[in-house]
Amino acid sequence: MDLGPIIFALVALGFALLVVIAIRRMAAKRRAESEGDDEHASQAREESDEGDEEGDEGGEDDGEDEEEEDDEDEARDEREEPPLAKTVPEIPSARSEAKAKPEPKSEAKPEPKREAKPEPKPKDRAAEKRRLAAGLAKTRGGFIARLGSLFRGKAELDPAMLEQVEEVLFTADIGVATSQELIDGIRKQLGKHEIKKPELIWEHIKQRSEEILVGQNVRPLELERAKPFVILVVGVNGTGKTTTIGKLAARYRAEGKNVVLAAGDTFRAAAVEQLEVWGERAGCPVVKGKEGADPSSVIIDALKRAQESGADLILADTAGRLHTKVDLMEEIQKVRRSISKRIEGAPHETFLVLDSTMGQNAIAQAKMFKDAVEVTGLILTKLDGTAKGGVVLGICNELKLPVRYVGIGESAEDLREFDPEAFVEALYEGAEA
Ligand SMILES: Nc1nc2c(ncn2[C@@H]2O[C@H](COP(=O)(O)OP(=O)(O)O)[C@@H](O)[C@H]2O)c(=O)[nH]1
Ligand SMILES: [Mg+2]
Repeated sequence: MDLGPIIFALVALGFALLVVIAIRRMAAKRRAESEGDDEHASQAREESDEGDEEGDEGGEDDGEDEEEEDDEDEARDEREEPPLAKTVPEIPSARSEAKAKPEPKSEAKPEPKREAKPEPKPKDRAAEKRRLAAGLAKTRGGFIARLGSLFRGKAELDPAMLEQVEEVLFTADIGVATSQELIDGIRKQLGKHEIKKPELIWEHIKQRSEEILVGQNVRPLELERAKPFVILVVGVNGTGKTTTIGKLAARYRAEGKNVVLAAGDTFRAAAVEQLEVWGERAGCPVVKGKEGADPSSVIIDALKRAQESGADLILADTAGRLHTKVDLMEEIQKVRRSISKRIEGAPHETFLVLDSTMGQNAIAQAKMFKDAVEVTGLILTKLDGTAKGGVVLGICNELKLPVRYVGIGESAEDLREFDPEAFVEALYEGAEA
């Protein structure tokens, strides 16, 4: 009997069985994997539901006792302090932060959205440069002049001179961290021969300075993104808050905006009078309260006035507060909360005014303010009267906040929009070896 066909049939049958088994195994494996995914997905869903619950709480405030609301807000502030606060901040209010929840809980935090920087107007650039160069003359006479005299007439630097360069940078008012960064950069990025060339060291310092300043100024101000747009101005006594508000009022009025000023410094009658003088000059109404009145209520009155009259902008002054006084910092936090309760998303900007004549103390001050309130931008005043203008670099580098304006004199036009490139150019002008 011919067994050939039978053997062939048996082999074919065995092979078919093997194929069926393999297919079933693969199917079972896929099912197991997809069940695992479902588990993750449902875990994520649960997490996001928790977030929703937190977010819903935010909406239930209305109608509750003011005091309780404040406590709740504070608790929420603590819970929801965004880990991205150290990067360029987006200035959400406590309420909008609560609503924005839940955020997907992923390891890699998305980069904050950075908008394209508008091109500087070429017409203004030359004039800006001249004004800045004059305003920064004293700063150029400080550490920059010292570096210049170290390098002058030398084709090559020896290692001992490089140590002198370090010394000058450390005693400049740019702060220890930034000085160290500049020095490390010179040592690491310049080659053995390059490091001997004064012009290359200059180039490195200049380029790094520009990077520091440009890096923090990527988000345009966009005063039109809300109406009324609310700017809260904070800072230590005497730094130039009221003067700066006056200058800003004049600037924004000249741009055709309707501006309301809020005399939130209720500590001294003189402060209100000072603001009134500026308001009159610029043609802006000034909303004020009685001496010693609650600053929040004065500012809220100004918000109401602005809303009723359809104003474009509110500039709110506050009392100069010592950053070391906790209760005063709490007061300013309360002002912020009151503003955001009245207008969601406001204050749209919180400007910290720093006196550049304070040098490195201004860096320490800025850090404490930033920790206590959500500062969104810096204004450096009195650059005209100091050799410590290098502090701008230190503040930008350590605080990671944009400088919006610089004060280079006492009159209205002496508040300049901060242009990092023009600033660096003016700072190092004529200083090359
Ligand atoms: N030289 C100069 N003086 C300024 C500048 N900004 C403000 N000041 C002066 O600093 C002093 C204190 O200003 P003020 O606005 O009252 O400070 P505030 O206490 O923070 O409100 C005033 O004499 C201002 O004229 C500036 O950019 N340059
Ligand atoms: Mg003042």
